[in-house]
Amino acid sequence: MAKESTLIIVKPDGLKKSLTGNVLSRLSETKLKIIAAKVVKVDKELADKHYQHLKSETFYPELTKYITGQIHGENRVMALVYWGEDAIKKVRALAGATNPEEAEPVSIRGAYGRILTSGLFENVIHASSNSAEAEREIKLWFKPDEIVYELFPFKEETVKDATRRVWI
Ligand code: IDP
Ligand code: MG
Repeated sequence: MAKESTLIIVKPDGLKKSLTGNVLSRLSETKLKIIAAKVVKVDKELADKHYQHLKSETFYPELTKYITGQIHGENRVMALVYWGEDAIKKVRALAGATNPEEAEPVSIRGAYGRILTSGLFENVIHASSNSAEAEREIKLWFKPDEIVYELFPFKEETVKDATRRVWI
């Protein structure tokens, strides 16, 4: 198995329960390399793009409320890219099954997840499930300059008269 990259998101319940440190130490057991990390405010547009494959599911409205922080009053998530041998499978194994009640008790989702009364699986972290998904998600959440490795081909663009925020 070649080296590969994967996207991890600590979801709003993870931040609300102060589980980021715990999740990071569990991830460090894998010996994978962390190559990008940031705290992100998730809007509906990003949520829709991230979960585009689930739009027809009955739980979809609750799912977008969850990832945009409307359930936990916490619209921050932590997005991370990990890189290394078999990264996708290793991180999925640490995360555990999607349904926290079916997840191994020692997995992150098994230990800290729960099912909400709405039926939504509140399961602490997202982890890419295959390499095509990982590439799409990493490109959605991170710009080339925010990742320390050149994972995917990129181009340079000169944007004229663009407005951006700079420190005063
Ligand atoms: P994954 O996160 O394990 O890859 P996906 O099928 O991609 O699972 O679903 C994305 C998220 O949607 C899950 O992590 C979970 O929060 C929620 N979810 C998925 N399936 C269900 C379900 O059957 N009932 C309630 N929530 C679900
Ligand atoms: Mg998934």
